[in-house]
Amino acid sequence: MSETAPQTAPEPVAELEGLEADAPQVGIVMGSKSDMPAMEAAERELADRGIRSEVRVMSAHRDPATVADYCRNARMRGLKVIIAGAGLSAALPGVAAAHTDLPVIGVPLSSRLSVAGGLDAILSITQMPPGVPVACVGLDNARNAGHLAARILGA
Ligand code: RP5
Repeated sequence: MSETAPQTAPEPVAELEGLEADAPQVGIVMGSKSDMPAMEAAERELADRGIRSEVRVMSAHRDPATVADYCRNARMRGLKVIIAGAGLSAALPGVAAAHTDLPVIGVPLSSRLSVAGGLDAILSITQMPPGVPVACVGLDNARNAGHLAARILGA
């Protein structure tokens, strides 16, 4: 083992500070790529307000492990709010809230297979058991999720 010290020591604290400054504050997740056109309104609203966000597609049913990992790590990564959009049985917002104590805003989405025009997704998001709250904006109203996230952030 060499006793020679490296010429230039890394500066981990400075590096971390740089990362924090650029870190997204809001995670926008959705159950399918087909949700993207509706969910882009949340991203636009946040961007217009200068709030950094990141967008990910992950299904509570098709990629359950990915959703769990993302939500468990969300706070540690610097996220402050999660916006979750889904249609049909719309489990994603509730599953997100089961894996993080960050505020979760659900966006019920209509789709070609919706029952009662999207009432299925609305009920799936609002009818959470006590102790696992999910906020819910109007059907297909991802823009309001952006507004609500901004209010939660005090921005
Ligand atoms: C939900 O099923 C998704 O959030 C989407 O709204 C709906 C249909 O998904 P795709 O069949 O278009 O992938 O999980």
